[in-house]
Amino acid sequence: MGRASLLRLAAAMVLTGLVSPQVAVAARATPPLPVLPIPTAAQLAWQRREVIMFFHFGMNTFTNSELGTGAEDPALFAPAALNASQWMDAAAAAGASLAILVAKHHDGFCLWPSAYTAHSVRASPWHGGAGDVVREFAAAAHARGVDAGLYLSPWDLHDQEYGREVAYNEYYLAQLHELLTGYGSLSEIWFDGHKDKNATNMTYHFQEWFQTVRQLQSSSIIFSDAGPDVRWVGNEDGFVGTTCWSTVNRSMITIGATGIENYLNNGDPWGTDWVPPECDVTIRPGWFWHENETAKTLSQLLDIYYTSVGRNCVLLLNAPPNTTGLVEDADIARLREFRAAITRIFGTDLADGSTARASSERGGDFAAGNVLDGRDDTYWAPMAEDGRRDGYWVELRRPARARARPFNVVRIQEHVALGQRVERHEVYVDGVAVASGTTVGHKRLHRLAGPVVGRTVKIWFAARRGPPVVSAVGLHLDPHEINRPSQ
Ligand code: FUL
Repeated sequence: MGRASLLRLAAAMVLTGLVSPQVAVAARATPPLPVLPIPTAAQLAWQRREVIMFFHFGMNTFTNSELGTGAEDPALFAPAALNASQWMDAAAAAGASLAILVAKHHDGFCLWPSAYTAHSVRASPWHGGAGDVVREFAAAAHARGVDAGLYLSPWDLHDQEYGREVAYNEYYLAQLHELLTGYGSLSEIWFDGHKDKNATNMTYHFQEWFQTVRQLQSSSIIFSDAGPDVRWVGNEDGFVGTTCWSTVNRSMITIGATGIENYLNNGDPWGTDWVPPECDVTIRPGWFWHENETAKTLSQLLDIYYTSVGRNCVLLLNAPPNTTGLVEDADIARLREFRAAITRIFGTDLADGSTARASSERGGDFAAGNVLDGRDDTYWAPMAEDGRRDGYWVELRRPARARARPFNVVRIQEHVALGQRVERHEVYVDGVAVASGTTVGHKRLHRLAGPVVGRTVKIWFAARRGPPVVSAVGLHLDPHEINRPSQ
């Protein structure tokens, strides 16, 4: 007799008074086995951030450029009133718990007074050469309760050693060491794989760099095209494909290789490594501030949210400080509108008051009702032997007042701590199909063609390598979405 049958028998015996409840407690339902690979604690915490802030600021800000040449005069770097606390207003407005600063971009100019180059803030007129943007950034973030991260460009147009493999790798690592040891706790380090096609050929010693991060900031997330912790999504437009696996085979990815975009975009259902994607996108057309550019509209930002966070990604959103050293008020206002819209939509769950039942339940701590409790750490898990023929399903029965509570967004979340499993799902309202898709992952948001009312919402799942483990199903009304086409 299987454990599930034993549990049912024990429950029946308790009900009929044949045994005391203590006997049933001894046969408590176990959690399902994880499906490997699974995330580390740091990867899980990173995923739950959902939105991260990015700040591109440096020589390009003052030369009205996106790339630079590396030959810029440090005297050009002269922000009149740089205030990193004000940057944190932008992070707070966006609801971001982590902010990442570009400490050195491709032009090679360092925002901190590195001991290994003369091409830094030390040679600029800002604070008479005594300033340190990285220090101000990290202090402002930590003072505000925002975690700090740094970007250090491998491609360097200024450094004379660039192209000499050992010398440049040593230079890069020495600078990385300065950043990892001088500014307190860092929660993400960003290794950009980009360089121009005709740039000097150069092999980067990524493994040595990554291991140094592990040694000096052991809980930091490491980003690169290929992870090890989080990967590039494959574009810089703020979306991932409708299929998105957090799993890839790291060994198949060469950082910076041409054509990598196509491989990265959807992940790999059979990937052996947990490396979820991060969607980097800028609020303005450029990564750096340019006077004639303006922020994306609220509707564009919400689209980005649905197609990144709503498809199992984390959104890394850039808001560039200007030549004064401040993020534009208009950009901060847009970020505030963006966060207010997310709170308005997802702060109310129109599934409240519903009951849940499922194709099967393990019982105990894994009941179908867990998808309604608003927690990521509780979940519905069906019995392993269920669903082999017809898939698995969970159904919400909404209260009578539901007739007056239309919704147009369906939120589904897998408990990815136990691996990513769902490969196909369908959503039915009172028996009518309203949405379908492939992967779910940490969060999948479906925008419906229009608002629907209905007493039952049923979600059907097909899963790989084990039954689905679902932590949440939510129903929401997005007032911006009314009359938008389905996706
Ligand atoms: C790219 C860079 O080339 C852009 O300038 C920007 O820094 C972006 C985040 O990454 O690869």
